[in-house]
Amino acid sequence: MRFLLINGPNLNLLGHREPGLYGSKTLKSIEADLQETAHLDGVELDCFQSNFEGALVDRIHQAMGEVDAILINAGAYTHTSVALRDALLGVDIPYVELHLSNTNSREEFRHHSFLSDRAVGVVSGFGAMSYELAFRGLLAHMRK
Ligand code: CA2
Repeated sequence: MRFLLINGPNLNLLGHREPGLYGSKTLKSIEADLQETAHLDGVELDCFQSNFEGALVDRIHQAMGEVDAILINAGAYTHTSVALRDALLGVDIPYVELHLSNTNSREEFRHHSFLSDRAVGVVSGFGAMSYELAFRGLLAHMRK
């Protein structure tokens, strides 16, 4: 089975800025740890991060026919992007939405997600562990 992890804008700053809010782990180490976990479960995990909405849309399109499921932290685009929603629905690949922070306990504008109503599930608020939990949930869903 092949999964794709997508991270959106500013998540490349993880571990370098705002550790109090988003934790001290870098994105590289989150990706490496998840790739190791995935490997132990017999899953091949590709990772992609971009600060550009169109690049994220292109990567989702590219996943068609080559990826079985998607883990996505779309960052701020979660709350703004109809284009990402359309791309995910367009390729018809099951996905889990995830966030480091609990978006529902933050500003009102973070309470709405353009992705969550069509996601297999949403994991939010567990810091770097959200990635692991989202992977577990998606794998269980794919295996049932
Ligand atoms: O909690 C999450 O994972 C978010 O997706 C993070 C986004 C935010 O816009 C969403 O509402 C919730 C922001 C990512 C910013 O990442 C940074 C990391 C380190 C330093 C500064 C920003």
